[in-house]
Amino acid sequence: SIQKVMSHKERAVKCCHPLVRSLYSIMNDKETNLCMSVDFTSSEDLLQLVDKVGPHVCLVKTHIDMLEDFTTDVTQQLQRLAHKHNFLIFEDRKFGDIGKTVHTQYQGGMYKISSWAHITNAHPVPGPGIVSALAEVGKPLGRGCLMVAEMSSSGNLATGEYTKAAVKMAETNKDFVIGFISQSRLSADPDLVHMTPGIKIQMGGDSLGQQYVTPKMAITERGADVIIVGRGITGVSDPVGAAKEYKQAGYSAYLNTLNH
Ligand code: S5P
Repeated sequence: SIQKVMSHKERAVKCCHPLVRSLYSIMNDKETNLCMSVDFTSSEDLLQLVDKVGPHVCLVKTHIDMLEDFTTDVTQQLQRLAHKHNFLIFEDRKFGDIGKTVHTQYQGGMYKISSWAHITNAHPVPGPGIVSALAEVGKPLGRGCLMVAEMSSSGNLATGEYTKAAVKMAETNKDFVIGFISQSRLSADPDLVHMTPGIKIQMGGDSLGQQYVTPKMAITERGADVIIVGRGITGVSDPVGAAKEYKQAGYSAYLNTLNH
């Protein structure tokens, strides 16, 4: 069971990181805790869907290196849509190397992730140096990072002491680490956002190890602040209808946590 949660409205004022306050303010205004994961290979498909679903989400999560036709125009358009529909952009890069390497990967290369993604994430496996290196790039830009503290895939190794170390890395670097990718409530600190992937209304999994729980389970039983939904939206014939359904399911579950 989870401790009583602070409302989005309260967090939009009280949380220490400005980016977290922005996120909760969007969630409060748009009444949504839904993050859409758009794992597409075509830029046009990505931008078209983001324009349609944008009104229903607080966050759009990308895997920018999946695009077969990437140009810098895509990230410019994405930023335009983020402004138009009032959502934040989360590049799911899952950095996982030594400080020097991730510094260059975050700042430069073809994607220049730090220049357009409000939020990115990192594996704790290299140790705290990964946070200091990413922070050197991201902090001056007001960016935030999530620690991948737990995973949704079957047999994953992000458990026990590893997860605890990830929580410590977050709690001691709150000027840049804004929360977790997790499957449960890991920290009692309301400043740290818990985002949970592996969500589908029709539970189950896929053939490659993904495991799903429902939006309601993720929020009421596992303490998620934000639900991350990919194929539950992008893989159906009516993605906008599905997005509305996930938004509704996620938000009513959130409202329920306030009443208990
Ligand atoms: O543990 C994790 C962490 C992440 S960020 N499990 C995940 O599935 N993800 C990501 O969430 C994954 O890379 C994918 O982009 C999304 C889930 O997609 P879906 O289609 O299975 O909902």
